[in-house]
Parts: sequence; C-alpha cells; structure tokens
Amino acid sequence: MKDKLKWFKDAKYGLFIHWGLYAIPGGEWEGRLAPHGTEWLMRNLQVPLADYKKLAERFNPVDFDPYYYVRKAKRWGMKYIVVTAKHHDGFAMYDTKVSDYSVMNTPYGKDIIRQFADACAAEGMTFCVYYSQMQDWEDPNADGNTWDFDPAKKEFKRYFYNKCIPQVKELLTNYGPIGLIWFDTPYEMPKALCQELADVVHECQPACLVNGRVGYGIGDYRQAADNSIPRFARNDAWECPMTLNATWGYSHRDSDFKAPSAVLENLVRVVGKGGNLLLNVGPDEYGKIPEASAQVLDTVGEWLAVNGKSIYNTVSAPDFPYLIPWGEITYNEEETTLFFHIKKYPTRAPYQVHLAGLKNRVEKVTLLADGSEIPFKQSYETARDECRFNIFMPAVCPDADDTVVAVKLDGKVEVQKI
Ligand code: FHN
Repeated sequence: MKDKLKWFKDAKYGLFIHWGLYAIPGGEWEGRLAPHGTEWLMRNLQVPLADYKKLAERFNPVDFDPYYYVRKAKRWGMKYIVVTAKHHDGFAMYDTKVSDYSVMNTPYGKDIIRQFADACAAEGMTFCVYYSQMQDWEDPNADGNTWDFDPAKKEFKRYFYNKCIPQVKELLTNYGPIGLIWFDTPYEMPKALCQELADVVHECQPACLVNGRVGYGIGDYRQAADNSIPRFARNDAWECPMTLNATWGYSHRDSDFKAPSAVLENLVRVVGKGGNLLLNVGPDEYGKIPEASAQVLDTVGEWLAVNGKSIYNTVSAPDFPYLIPWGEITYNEEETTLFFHIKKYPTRAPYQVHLAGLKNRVEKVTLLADGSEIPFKQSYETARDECRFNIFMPAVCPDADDTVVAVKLDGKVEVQKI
C-alpha cells in the first residue's frame, strides 16, 4: 500500500465534532453543573443510567444540516472531519443493530453518521469517526459506570466482543471509506485487546488510520495530550486535539471561544512542530453550533485561503541553532521553501527579520499574501563561522496576526550546528 499516512500528514487541520445526548443538558443537570467537559456530565454527576437514558426521548435536532458542517469545514480550511459515533455515554449516533441505545430510537430517528458520511462523500471531504472503546456508561461490563453497575461483577470481554467490536465493524462496513478512527481513553485495557481492535479496523478497511489512543503505540499515528502542544518537533504523523472553549460537548454556559488570532497561533505552532490540529466544535441539541464560534473559524479560514501554502503539505523546519524571537517556521520539502510566520513584526526601520544559521543560498523572498518581493541580504563571516540572513519587511505590517514570508532555497534546507 502506498504511504497511507500521506493524506493525514499533508492535511494539517481537521474538524472534531463532539455531539451526543449530552448536548441536551449542555453541562447542567437539575441545577448541578458538570465540573469538566459537558460530555462527562453523566459520569461526573453520577446521573443514574435510567434517568440519563430519558434524554433519548427528547433528542430531536431539527436544525441539523450535515452540509452546513462539511461546507463550512471546507471554507474553514479543514481537510478532515471526525464525528463522535459513540462517546463514553454509550449512545450511538448511528443505526446500530448491536444496541437499542441509538439515535434511531429517538424522536429524530435518522442516522447522523450516515448523513455526515454522505455529505462528506458528496463534498470530497475525508470522513472519520470517533468511538469510545473502553468507556461505555450504558453497558454493565464496560469501563466507567460504577454507580449503576458493580465494578466487581464487570466482565470487560463481554462488552468488548458483544458491543465494541461489532459496532466498530458496523462503522467500518456501512459508511464507505473512513479516513481514520479515533479511539479514546484506553486506560487499563489489555494490550492484546487493543491490538485486536486495531486489527479489526485494518481487516475491514486497510487504508483506515487508527489513532494513537488505541493504546500502547499500536496506532498508525500519535496523539498529543488534549489541548497540549509538544515542546519538541517531530515529523512522524501526530495530532493535537483542541477545544475552542473549555469543553468538547455543547455548553449552555461556556461561550468563551478562543479568538481567531489564538486559533491561528495554535495552528501555526502545531504545524511548526510537524503535527495536525484537530479543532473541536460542539453542536447543541438542535444540531447547530453557536454563531460566535463559527465566526472565529470563518476568520481563520479567510487567513488560510490566502496563506494556506504555508500550512498544508509542510513539515517542521529543522532546528535552527538559536531561538527565533519573531515567530515560527514551516517548511515545504518539495518546493524547498521555508515559510516565516512573523508574529512579532519589526517596529523600527529597516524592519529587519533575522535568521542565523541558514546555510543555503536563498533564491527569492516573497510576501505569501500577494507575491511581492521582499529585499534580503545574506552574509557569512569566516572567522566566526556565522551564516546570517536578513529580510527587510515593508514598514506597514501586512498582517498583525501572522505575516507569512516565503523563502525559496537553492536546495534541501541545511542548518549550521553551533
Ligand atoms: O474523555 C474524553 C473527552 O471527553 C474528549 O472526548 C477528549 C477529546 O480528546 N478525549 C477524552 C479525554 O482525553
């Protein structure tokens, strides 16, 4: 098989959608607030299963339009979508024959995953699913629900072989090509079962990627911790899952969305370290996300429409010998071009941005946004063995959030060691 990770490594930016019954309480249950993510409400407030299940009788997202998400994701510059097919609460957002606890037994009664899959196929978007493999608060034998079910009586394998594996098979056989499957919270799951799960995925769809949270490094790519950007760059495939506010599921109370500049900064930092940013939205019980969060992503999408070349198909640049005080660098290997993401714009003439330690000859420097040429100077001081490279920016900052400059090199990037 050709490099099955290529699409993922080139994609750089994806949309995560956490959606399920938890969107209805939106973080609040009978006057009590869910302490962390709203999707953890049932467990954190120990809501009895019989009560939580009644939410299914109310689930009716009449405003849901899968094309809204897929078309928006395209405009937002995202290259894949990961939707929660089943989160920890155990409720399937699709037509499963394995359990009655699904969207088919709600007033809505339509398969959400099918609609996303079809819209993605029609719009040329890579469709992916999230599946909580270890925790399932509805199943007496799965991990997580210790208030309805006695932990001492749990037989995990009964859940694993009767619900988890069959449901994963359904997802991988009934919805066309799945770009990747996103497992989560493997906790103490035995390695052999994690391997079996990954094998089932690859038997059903050899090209489908398995994420790192299948456990034990068995996945096809790695995951950073939630909302955490690794300190060091690495150019194997990895992904940073991130929230737009402080929760994954919809919240009635939290509309503290990151500003576009903050999203952009996170995206460039993740991509500059060689990874992908998987940014989350949480639709409400009607199927919509707050307009304010969509606007944030619109703005980032506008920036990407102009500067996307500095993000997609890039890798992290090699380590330069000195800290870079003005921003980040991404690198397109095929085009032997470095992209300088200038966040701290020079304030005084001659508006210099300096990079030490670049050994290549620079052929051309341009402002990515409009292709205009930027003057530059290279020098080498023999006795000190120092390579210096300066560019001279326009006096007026073209983009206060991130001005991108394309630096075309004469060949593969080479960096001085000090
Ligand atoms: O428990 C989940 C959480 O609800 C959410 O799904 C995130 C997404 O990365 N993963 C787990 C916590 O790491």
